[in-house]
Amino acid sequence: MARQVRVLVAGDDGVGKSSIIFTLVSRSFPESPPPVVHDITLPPEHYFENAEVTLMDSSPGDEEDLNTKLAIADCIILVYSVDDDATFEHLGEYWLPLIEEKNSKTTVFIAGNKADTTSGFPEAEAEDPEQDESKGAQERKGDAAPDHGEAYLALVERVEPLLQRFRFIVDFIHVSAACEVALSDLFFKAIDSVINPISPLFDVASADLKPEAVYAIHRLFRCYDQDMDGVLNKSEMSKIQQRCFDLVLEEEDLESLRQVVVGEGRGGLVTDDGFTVEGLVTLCRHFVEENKAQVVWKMLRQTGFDTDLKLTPPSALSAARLSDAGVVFQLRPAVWDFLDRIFVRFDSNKDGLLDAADVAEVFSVLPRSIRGRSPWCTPTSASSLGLDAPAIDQRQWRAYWAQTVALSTVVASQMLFYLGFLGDDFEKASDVANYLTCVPAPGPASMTQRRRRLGIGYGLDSRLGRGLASITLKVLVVSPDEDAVRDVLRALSQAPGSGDCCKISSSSWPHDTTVDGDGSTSPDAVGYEHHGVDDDGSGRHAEPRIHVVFAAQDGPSQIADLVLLLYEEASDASIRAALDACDALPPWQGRAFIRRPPESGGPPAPCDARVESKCLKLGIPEPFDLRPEDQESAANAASGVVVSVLGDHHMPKSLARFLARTIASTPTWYSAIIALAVGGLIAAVGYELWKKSTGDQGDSAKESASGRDASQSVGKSEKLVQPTSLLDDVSMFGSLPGNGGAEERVKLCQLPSRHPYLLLFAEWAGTLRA
Ligand SMILES: Nc1nc2c(ncn2[C@@H]2O[C@H](COP(=O)(O)OP(=O)(O)OP(=O)(O)O)[C@@H](O)[C@H]2O)c(=O)[nH]1
Ligand SMILES: [Mg+2]
Repeated sequence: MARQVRVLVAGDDGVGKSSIIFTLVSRSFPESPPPVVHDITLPPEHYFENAEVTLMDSSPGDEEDLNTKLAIADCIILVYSVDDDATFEHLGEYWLPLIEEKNSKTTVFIAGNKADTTSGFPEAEAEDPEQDESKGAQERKGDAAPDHGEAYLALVERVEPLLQRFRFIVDFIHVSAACEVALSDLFFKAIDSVINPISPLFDVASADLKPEAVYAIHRLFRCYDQDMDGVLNKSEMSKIQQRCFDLVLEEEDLESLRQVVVGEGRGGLVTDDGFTVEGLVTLCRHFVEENKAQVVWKMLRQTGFDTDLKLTPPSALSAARLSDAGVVFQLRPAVWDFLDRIFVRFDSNKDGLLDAADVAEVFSVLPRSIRGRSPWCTPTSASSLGLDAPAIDQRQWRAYWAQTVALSTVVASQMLFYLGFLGDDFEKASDVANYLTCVPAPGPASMTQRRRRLGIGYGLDSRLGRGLASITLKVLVVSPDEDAVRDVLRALSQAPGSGDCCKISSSSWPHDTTVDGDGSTSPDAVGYEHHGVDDDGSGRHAEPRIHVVFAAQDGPSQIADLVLLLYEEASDASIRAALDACDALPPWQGRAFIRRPPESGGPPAPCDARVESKCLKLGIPEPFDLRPEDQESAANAASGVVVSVLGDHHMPKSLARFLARTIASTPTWYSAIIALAVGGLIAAVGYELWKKSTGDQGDSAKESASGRDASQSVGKSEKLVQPTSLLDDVSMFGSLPGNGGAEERVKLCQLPSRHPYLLLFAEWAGTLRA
C-alpha cells in the first residue's frame, strides 16, 4: 500500500492559508477563498515514492478539528503574514509550543505569506521557483544566506532563535499566494521532508551522520560489494546508479564522485579500484549536507531500509512461508560461495580463523537489537557478543550455517538478507529461492520415494544430492528426559577433533534478544562439516560437502534424517517410552537407540530384551551405550551410531522386509519379480562382501579404494546397494584394538579420536557425485 503523507497548513486567521492551498492546486488566486478548503489528495508522484499526499487546511476557530489535524499531520506548514508582525510573534508564543505538545514526530516549515506586499519583493523572479527565497541546511552550517533583500535578512535574524528552540523546524521561506511565488517549492520541500527526512540520517548538533545511518550505509556497501574486496569498483558503483536511479553511470559522474571524496582530504576513502566503505559514508554525508538526503534514502530504500532506518526482511522470508511440511530447505550453492567469501574477507589476520571480533564484525550490519551477534552465539555474562568465544575455522563457519538452516530456515534466510546477500539476480533478493533450495522432506510420497527413503533421508538421496554444494543431515536426539538429551549434545560438542563441532543458540533468535546469563555450555545443536578431497589430490573440496547437525527435539513434527531414541537402562518407564516413541515413528524414518547404563559402573548390563527384539525386528543396530561421565567415549558412541545407521549396512535386510510387506498387498506376478530382484540384490551384496572379506588385507588406502570400486560396480547393477559397500569401511574402523572381538556395534563405538568417519562421508560424497 502506498504511504500516506498528510500536510497541514496552519497559522493565524487571515494569513492566507486557504489562499495558498487554493492557488497551489488551481493555479489561480481566489478572489474570495472559502474559510476552510476541503482535504485535497494529490495524484501519486514517482519522485515521492508514489506516496498519497493529502493537503489539509485549518482554521484556528475550530479547535477540535485543528487539534485532530495537528496530531495526524506528517508535516505542518506554519503560515504567518509578512505584513502583520503579530502573526509572526504568535508563532513562537503559541503555534510552535502547541505543535510541540500535540505531535512530536512532525516536521514544520515556516512560510511568510503575502511577500508581494513587502518593499523590495523581487517581482521579476516571481515565476522562477529556483530563485525563491529559501534557506536550508547550508544556512545552519553557517553558509552565507543568499541576498534577497532587507526583508529576508531581517527574517533570518528573527527566525534563528526559533530554529534553536524548536528542532523540528526544517526550513523557512517567503511565499506569495497572490503572485503564485514559491508555492510549489514550499510544498515540494514539505513533502520531501517527510519522505526523505534528514533527522534520522544527520545530527544537526554534531554536524555529522548519525551512528545508525552509518551502520545502514555499511550494509548498503555490503549489498553492492558482492565480490567482497572491500572496495566498490566502477561496475559495482554502476549497479548502484542503475538500480537506485535508473541511470547509466558515466565516467565523468564517477570522477566527480571521486573528487567529492578526495576533497575530504583524508586517506583511505578511495583507492585506485574504487570507494571504500568509509568513502561511501563520506559520499553519503556529502549528499545529506548538500540537502540531497533523497539520494541517500533512495539507495537505502533499495536495500530494504524504511524511513526509520529499520531493516525489515521481506515478508516472503517469514515463518509462515517457510514452514511447509513437505519440503526441507538447504542453502543454495551461491550462498555457500558468498559465505566462503565472507570468511576470507573478514579473517582480519589471514590465519584461516575468524576470531570472535572478526565474527562480530561480520554481523556488525545487523539490526541494532542483534548487532554483532551470530545466530549461534551463546552470549555469556562475560560478553553479550560472545567475544570470549574461541576462533573458528572455515569448516566450523560452514557447519554453523548448516546448523542454522537445519534449525531455522527463517533465521538463516533473514540473516543472509541482513548480511547483504543479494544473489545473482537483484530483483529476487526478497525471494526465498534466492537463498534456499528446496528438497522434498523425508517421507513416503510414493512407492519409489518410500524405497529411496528407507533408512536414509533426503540428504543422502543420490538424485537429490546431485547439484547441491552441500547436504545437511539432521539428527534428532529424542528423550522425555531433557537432561539426557543435553548430555548427548554436550558430549558431541566436546568430541575429539572438536574443530568440527559448534553450538547454536536458541532457535527463537533473532526475535527474542533477551539473554540468560547463566553461561550454560549445553548446546541446542551440534554441527559437523565433512567434505572429501578430490581424487586428483589437489586438495580441493569434493562436492557436496556433508553437514551433520545433531539437535534436540523442540517441536512435535520435526523432520529428521535420523532419530536417536535415548533411554535409561535402569528405568523401565524410560525403556517403554523409547519403544513407544519408536513405534510412533513412520516406517521410513531412520532411527537408532542409545541407552544410558546405570550409574554403578562395572561391566555393561545386557541389553533389555524388548529393545533387543525391536532392533532385530527393524533391522537396526542394537542400542549404543552412552556414558555421560566419559565424554570422549560418549561422543564416540553417538558418532558411531550415526555412522552405522546412516551407513546403514542393515539396509538390505530392512529393505527386504519392507518389500515383503509391500508384496503382501500387491498382485502375485509383481511379487515374483520383486522377490527375484531382491534375491539377486542380496546375492550381489553377499558376493561383494565375501569377495572383500577373503581379499587382500592390504593397507587401508588400498582397502578403501577397493571399497570404492565395489560401490561403483554394484551401483551399476542396482543403485540401492550403494550403502552396502560402505559397510566395508565401517568394518575397517571396527577392527580397531581395545574391544576384544566384541560385537560389531561395540567396535563401532571405539572410533579413534581423529574422526575416521570423515572418510566415510568423503566416500559418500564420492558416490553421490558419481
Ligand atoms: N496581498 C496578498 N494577499 C493575500 C495573499 N494570500 C492571501 N491574501 C489575502 O488574505 C486574506 C485572507 O486569506 P485566506 O486565504 O482566507 O486566509 P486564511 O488564513 O485561510 O484565513 P482563515 O480561513 O480565516 O483562517 C484574503 O483577503 C486574501 O485575498 C497574498 O499572497 N498576498
Ligand atoms: Mg481559510
